[in-house]
Amino acid sequence: MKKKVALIFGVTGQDGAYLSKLLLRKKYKVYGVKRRSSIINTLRIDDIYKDINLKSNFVLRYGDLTDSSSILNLIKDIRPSEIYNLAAQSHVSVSFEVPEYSADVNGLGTLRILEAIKNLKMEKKVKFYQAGTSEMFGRTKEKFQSEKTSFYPASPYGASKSFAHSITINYREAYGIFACNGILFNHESPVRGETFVTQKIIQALIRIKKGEQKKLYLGNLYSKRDWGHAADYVYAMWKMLQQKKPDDYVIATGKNFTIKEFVNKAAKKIGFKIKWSGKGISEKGVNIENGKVLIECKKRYFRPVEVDHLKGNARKAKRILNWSPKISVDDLIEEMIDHELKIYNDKYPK
Ligand code: NAP
Ligand code: F7E
Repeated sequence: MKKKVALIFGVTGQDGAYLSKLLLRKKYKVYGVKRRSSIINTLRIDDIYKDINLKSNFVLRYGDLTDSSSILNLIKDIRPSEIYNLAAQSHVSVSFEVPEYSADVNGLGTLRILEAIKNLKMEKKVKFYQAGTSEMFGRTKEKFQSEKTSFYPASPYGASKSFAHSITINYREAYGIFACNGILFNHESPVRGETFVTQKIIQALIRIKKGEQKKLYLGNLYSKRDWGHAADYVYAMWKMLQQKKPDDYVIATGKNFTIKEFVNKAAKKIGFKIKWSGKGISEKGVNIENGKVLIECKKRYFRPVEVDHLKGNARKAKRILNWSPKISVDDLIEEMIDHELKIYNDKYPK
């Protein structure tokens, strides 16, 4: 049988790393697209090169979603059987600061890949996955969000991903491209970026425990998120492209928690007991054991408009893909803490 060849845009990100390893275990040849940076940005995938069973099928190439010619040349040269578009300016808060760039990469970047597929006449030769997001539901009033829920994005990030979602459906219907949208709810892992709230909380609480940091500053403690594990979610991406027909799927756990609940869960595992007091920007979390303030709120971490409540209904993915999440939020937190503690202990051996 002919070897499957995957091309991953966004290979250096959290999901790019998990997906690469999954596909390499499935014996794919994987080409990953990294962008030029002034410092090495391959930390999450460096371990692939240490694994002699994986490294021979893994190739990195330069490219950028803002550069049509690089996209076209990569697809023309590699002729992949599957393309995963995971590349994005993926930080919601930052998208308010760089809205035009976020729209360019996330929205037009997706269109550039689809156009390249069409112009190379590869509509029937390649399958395409688009990394959509629960942020497209934004300020929805629906208690559970499914594939049928209307989009109401609440950031340049959410709006740019909504365009990417629509254009992916449009190219599927207009040109018959096997193109799928995943609508993935928040998913985390030990290699989650440091400025997303889960990793920020865990890294700060560990540093405070070790005496290296005094306080953790957060924004809105009351938004609710449906958090899963990246390993489960990249498996769903792959499953979507293995179906007979292309379609769009919500991927979620169906459970959600506030940021404050996440802090309490992580703090308990790290060994803190927290007492909360105050309201709004003045709310504080105090270490019961010594009375010191551990957590405070800061205006700069609030967003111009918040997505208050996300909770996904992934019944369609269960029914058609036979997909369900395997890793609970508590196990996720434990894994992230263990990973962080190991890094800390390796850095400062006793
Ligand atoms: P991530 O860690 O932020 O990774 C984003 C990737 O995109 C990185 O490899 C980044 O490269 C690359 N990238 C950024 N701008 C680019 C450009 N102009 N050209 C080429 N590559 C570029 O994101 P993630 O958490 O893995 O998420 C993967 C995808 O799923 C993203 O599209 C994200 O928006 C979407 N998503 C994520 C979640 C989640 O909870 N994680 C949920 C729903 C959807 P550098 O490493 O050089 O920065
Ligand atoms: O924020 C609140 C913040 O930045 C979660 C991306 O992967 O998932 C992610 O987007 C919540 C928000 O993730 C801080 O206001 C409070 O309500 O971890 P986050 P996100 O915005 O949900 C979606 C599905 C994606 O697609 C995105 O790519 O936490 N929050 N205090 C804070 N958030 C951050 N970052 N930092 C704080 O200090």
